[in-house]
Amino acid sequence: MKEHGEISQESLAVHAGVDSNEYLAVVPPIYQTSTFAFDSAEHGASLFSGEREGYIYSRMGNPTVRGLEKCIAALEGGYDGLACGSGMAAIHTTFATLLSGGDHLICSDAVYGPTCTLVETILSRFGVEYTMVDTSNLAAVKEAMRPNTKVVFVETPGNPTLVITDLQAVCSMAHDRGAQVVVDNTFMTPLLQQPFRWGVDVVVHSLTKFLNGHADVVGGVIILKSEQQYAPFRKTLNQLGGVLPPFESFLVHRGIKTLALRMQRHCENAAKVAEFLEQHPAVEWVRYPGLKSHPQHELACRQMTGHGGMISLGLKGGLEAGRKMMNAVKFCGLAVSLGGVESLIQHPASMTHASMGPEARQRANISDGLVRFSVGVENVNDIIADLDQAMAGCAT
Ligand code: LCS
Repeated sequence: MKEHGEISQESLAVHAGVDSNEYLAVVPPIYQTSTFAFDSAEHGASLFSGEREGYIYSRMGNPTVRGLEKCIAALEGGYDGLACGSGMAAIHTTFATLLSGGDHLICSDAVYGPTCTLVETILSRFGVEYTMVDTSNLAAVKEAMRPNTKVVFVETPGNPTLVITDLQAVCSMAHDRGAQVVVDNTFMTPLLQQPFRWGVDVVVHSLTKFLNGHADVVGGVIILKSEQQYAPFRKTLNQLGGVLPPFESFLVHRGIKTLALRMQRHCENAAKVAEFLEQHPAVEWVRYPGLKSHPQHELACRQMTGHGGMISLGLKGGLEAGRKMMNAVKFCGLAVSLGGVESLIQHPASMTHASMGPEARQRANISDGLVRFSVGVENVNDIIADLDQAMAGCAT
């Protein structure tokens, strides 16, 4: 295999992290083991002291998990990765590595609900100061900066409003003041957005979504740019213990092999669904980064290489109409989560973002009438026909 730099992302998704093995199995085995035997007491001691390399105990590293970590790191153009037990575990491990009591964190206000709650209710108990801001508003980010600001956490596009933050501009502002920028790249995957290209320091993902793509695993990952940066993260993950098990790692690694195909189809389908929704008489507004009506459409075209599979919308009949629509879908599923092959619809104010509370939702522009749609890879005509029939009684 050629060096990663020469290989396209589509090919990396198929090949990266797939190491050779004893029997030259094309798909490496799942090392479903908690621990690894030593040749001798001296061998064990040398592994622990770092004199020799090798596996010791699966919380500290496992070959199946390492394969996945190397694969996603290659796709992001990073140095290495750390697979975590969930997206939230990846975010928590990142904060626990970079922040101490007395430090200040700036966080996008439009983020996955539990990310906001983690900052407001848990980090704050450990003395971390925070400001939630609309990170798409650069003046607001600048104003929020304090001498003790250590981290700017950005989710772009934001869940569920799809607001887009200019990563290059935020990085330059943060780096001027000695702060690091962490980006949650879950909605885009490395196929559609490569945050390191814009100067970002740390990338996190929920693997539960597009990367795995099959709605059968909960997982997360952190990607770092250098060995020096990687070591403290590995230590924190080892101490906190939120690692991804081997079987889940195998499934996600397998899912990633079709990532390029799936993302292409998600983008094509979502563009058609967004256009359909925009002209539907029951729909008041639609947000999709690929629509010209998206307030940051130009930034989306510059910063992202595709517009993704997520759409948010509001119906003219508000929350009641949205409920009617969600209860009427037949082909699409009514469920939280996103990024799987199947189309899913849900209501953030009462579901994924309920934990934030009404004030935080209002600040983040998450209205009660907002309905979120994760566009799957089915035949787009079937998706559109289902939405059309579900909105039949909603037009005002
Ligand atoms: N980051 C983003 C952008 C997310 O959407 C989620 C989960 C997470 C992190 C956390 O990942 P997890 O721990 O669940 O693997 N988002 C969800 C959602 O919108 N519906 O259900 C889960």
